[in-house]
Amino acid sequence: MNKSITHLSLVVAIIATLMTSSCVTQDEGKIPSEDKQTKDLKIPLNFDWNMSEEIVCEVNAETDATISLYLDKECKEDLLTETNVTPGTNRIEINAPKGTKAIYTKYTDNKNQQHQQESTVESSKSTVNVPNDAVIAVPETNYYNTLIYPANWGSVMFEDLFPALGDYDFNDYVMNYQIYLDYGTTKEYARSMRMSLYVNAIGGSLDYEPYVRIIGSDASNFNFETTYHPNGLFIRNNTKKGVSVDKVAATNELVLHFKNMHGNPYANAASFYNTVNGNVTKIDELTQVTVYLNFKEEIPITELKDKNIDIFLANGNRSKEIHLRGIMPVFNQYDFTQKGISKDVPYASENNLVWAIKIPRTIRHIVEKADFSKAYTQFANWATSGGYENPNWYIRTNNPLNYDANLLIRWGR
Ligand SMILES: [Ca+2]
Repeated sequence: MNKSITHLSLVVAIIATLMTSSCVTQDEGKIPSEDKQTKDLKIPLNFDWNMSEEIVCEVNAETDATISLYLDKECKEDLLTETNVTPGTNRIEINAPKGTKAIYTKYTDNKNQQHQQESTVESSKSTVNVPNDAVIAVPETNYYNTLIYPANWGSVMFEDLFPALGDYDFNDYVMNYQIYLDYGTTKEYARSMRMSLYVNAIGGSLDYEPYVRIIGSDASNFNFETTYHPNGLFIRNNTKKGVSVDKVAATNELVLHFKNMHGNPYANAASFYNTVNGNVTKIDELTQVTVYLNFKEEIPITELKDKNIDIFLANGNRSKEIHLRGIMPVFNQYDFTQKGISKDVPYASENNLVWAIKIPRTIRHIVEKADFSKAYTQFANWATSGGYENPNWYIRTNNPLNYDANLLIRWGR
């Protein structure tokens, strides 16, 4: 008797479980964690929050040819590299968003016809075949013999209350960046670098400023170029106070301090910088800085990859820093004993929340007081799945709708 009751309740339990799971399936379009705030998400502790990967492209060429590799099918927007290849296998390492399924090659043939072809990406590898009628062509872009990442610019977004958890609007400091590497004598080396940066928004009130460190670099190997750009700088829309970039002698590594990157003269008066709709600069009014760096000796490209580009914040007296998850600070000792933070991983909370994210694409940041998971409705699922689900959460789509337009900044007045 007891036995059959146990059986019965087991059956009921199984049916109940099945019903629950089918409900979950049905509700997927509605985003199960809709009511959860970002700060309450349960993130797998080993999730590294990384959104990009290195892909090895083996370019098998039958002849000398000029090729361009793109992320977009039309070969127009998202240029990864433009360069010449030689007969045989040419190895080109690119940086692409995680989940990239294909890359696209453009070349010109000996009848001056352009070709675009798709190469699938599997296990971070792709094979590109360049036929024998391809030719050396006049460079099509201004970036000939250059490796570019992220192809469509990248974004770095900060919460600034570290070590306390923030409110997760991820708009306390928002920057866009792009790196250009000019190939050296081979495609495994670079001879120079350009780094472009602009500040999209500051929704925090602390005195943080942006810095860039190249992890593991040797600062004495870098020269600011002066031939075309005084002090190695090109500045679009300088601020009233004047932008400057200083080399900081903190470690042997190259560390750059970007000063007065906001305060754009076109900005309307507002308590925050570009986080309240209506009170924003326009995107083409933002201050953009490009730093030109020549290398005394060529540097292996493996040492200049995106994971080595540490874009971080430090306050006025450099007593506080905020970095991406897993990166140790520059000016200070990291205190793993602080309340609520991971005992093993710098800049991760005990629940593996982070204070900075790097996205391999431009993204509209969110307005004041909004929650990031509500603005980008696939973000929570991406983070709680350890990055396996919705890897493209930051690319806005209308079908399915994966964002709330009311919570995103509008670049207009
Ligand atoms: Ca915040």
